[in-house]
Amino acid sequence: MEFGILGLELSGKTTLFSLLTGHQVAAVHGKREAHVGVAHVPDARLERLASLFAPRKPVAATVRFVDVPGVVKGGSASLNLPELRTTDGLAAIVRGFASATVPHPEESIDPARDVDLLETELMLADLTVVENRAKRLESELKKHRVPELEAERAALERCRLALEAGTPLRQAGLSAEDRQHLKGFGFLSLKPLLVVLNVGEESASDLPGALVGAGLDRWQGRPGVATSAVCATLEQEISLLAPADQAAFLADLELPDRALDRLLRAAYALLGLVSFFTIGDNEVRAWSIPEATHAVKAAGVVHTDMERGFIRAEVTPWQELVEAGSFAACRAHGTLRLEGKDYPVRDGDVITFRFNV
Ligand SMILES: Nc1nc2c(ncn2[C@@H]2O[C@H](COP(=O)(O)OP(=O)(O)OP(=O)(O)O)[C@@H](O)[C@H]2O)c(=O)[nH]1
Ligand SMILES: [Mg+2]
Repeated sequence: MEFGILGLELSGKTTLFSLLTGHQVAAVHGKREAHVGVAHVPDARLERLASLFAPRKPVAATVRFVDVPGVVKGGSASLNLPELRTTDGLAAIVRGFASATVPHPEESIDPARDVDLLETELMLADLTVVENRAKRLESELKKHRVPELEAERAALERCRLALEAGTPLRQAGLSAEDRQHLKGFGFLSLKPLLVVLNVGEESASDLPGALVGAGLDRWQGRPGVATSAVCATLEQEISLLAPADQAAFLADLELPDRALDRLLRAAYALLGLVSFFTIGDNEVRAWSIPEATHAVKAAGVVHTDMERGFIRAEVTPWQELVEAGSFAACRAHGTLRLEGKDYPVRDGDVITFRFNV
């Protein structure tokens, strides 16, 4: 899974990127390239399973984050970066913190305005892609009338109408067939959007209240949109402490959990992702897939050979395995099931794939 981090200039994108990925990139204002880094998804279930199968090492699922330069009102080069087009979702960082030393490009703190502004830029970037493609498509269709291309033209026309009416593509009611035709364009306003409010330290102890106070609660519940809040500088300092000290600092500041846990949980819910586990020779590993992915496709996430030569999946819910203590005990209790290709994988399943290539 891959997430793009975008926002206006000086909203705290790079600070948040460092917090999530542990990459210490200097927060240099005005740098024009994208940073790419990987976050390891914290999962207490993985730790429990790994201790059961010690000395095998726990290997967490990962999420890639791409941090791009600030979006500028009225046409942004950063929204054309190819790194952003291939992401599965976008995190829009909006600034809620005041600072005498860090200027705001719009010269005032107004998170709701900034989300609207970013959304407009996403739609304008998409409209440019739609118009360019539509032009080329017209001349192709003049040469030969291919039904596939006509369907693409119709889908693009629906996009154009939505965007011109100010509706982001994720709210345009596009059919599964339309989405199939549009897949290759990587439309930004079609991607799930996580709105992240970056608050000042004074609001750190009441993040939900800060979201309401900033008027961002009205974004919650829109199709494909979720909201969350962080105090990026403070939470980055905490993330650098020894794990044992982190809990005490969080409690002290009345923060409900670590920013990493909070944001990844929000991102998983937004994208409808769940985790399953595999027990390898040397490692116990977590993997992320969309909810109800079929067993054969889940096998392909682990290894293409496992998908190609899939025979069956042996599945145990992780709690059953931890309680019983071994696969043999699960088999005896009847909690280890044999499932076929079409089995919809559930959150927390421990799976052994049987395959033959
Ligand atoms: N007070 C305060 N300052 C912050 C917070 N988050 C970021 N900053 C400061 O704001 C400045 C910009 O932070 P960055 O993380 O570089 O912001 P950015 O969005 O990546 O900026 P550009 O990439 O230049 O657009 C830095 O000086 C940060 O220390 C915050 O929560 N509180
Ligand atoms: Mg930056």
